[in-house]
Amino acid sequence: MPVEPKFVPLRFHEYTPEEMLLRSREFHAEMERRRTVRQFADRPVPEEIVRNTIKTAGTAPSGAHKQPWTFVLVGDPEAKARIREAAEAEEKESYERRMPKEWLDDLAPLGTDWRKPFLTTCPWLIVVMAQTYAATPRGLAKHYYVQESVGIATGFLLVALHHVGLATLTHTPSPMGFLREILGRPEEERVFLLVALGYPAPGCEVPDLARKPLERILVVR
Ligand code: IYR
Repeated sequence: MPVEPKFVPLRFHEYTPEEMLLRSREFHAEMERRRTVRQFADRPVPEEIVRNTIKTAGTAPSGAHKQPWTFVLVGDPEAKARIREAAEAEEKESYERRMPKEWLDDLAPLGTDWRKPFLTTCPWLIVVMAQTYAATPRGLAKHYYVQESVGIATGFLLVALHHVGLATLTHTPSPMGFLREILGRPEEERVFLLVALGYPAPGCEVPDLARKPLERILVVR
């Protein structure tokens, strides 16, 4: 049975064009400082801060407003150790056997390998799950544009974590099926990716990479 649409007034905050210009520059400058970090400090991060960033991720738009995401927050050292052990086993296989030379060559400037110490050093891991279907009391119901929706929500999460002053690493252990089992998540959920977060290690360095300039990413028609 279709539900009658119900509308409420939009809460919209309008800025002057001058304020908008300033905000666009300032926000870009803030985001330009974001870097993927691979060396983390083992300093604790208060859980409430991380929970608030997950609330922000949950403000993302989604297909038919189904909000097809689950964020599994992992802080338990034992769970992190299990995840690291399983991830490193898969990654070792990938780096040593599964990944073709071209892929390994493309990763060389990033200095990655199968070792994932951050999985136990970081105070928190967030495993982002995509709900391929909704489990309802009446069975499975459809979700729409799941990859797009969860991708946008993950983007919001990364921005929120950067905004509060935390460093992140998006990690896609491959294959990721083991995570669903370790975390005890239901069949209809698929691991989308894993976000490791915390403070960077003292003296942390990042690869000397440049971002494409606007002219190379923007086409005006
Ligand atoms: N999943 C591996 C490999 C990896 C792949 C890409 I594409 C990257 O940008 C980075 C790493 C790993 O996490 O090391």
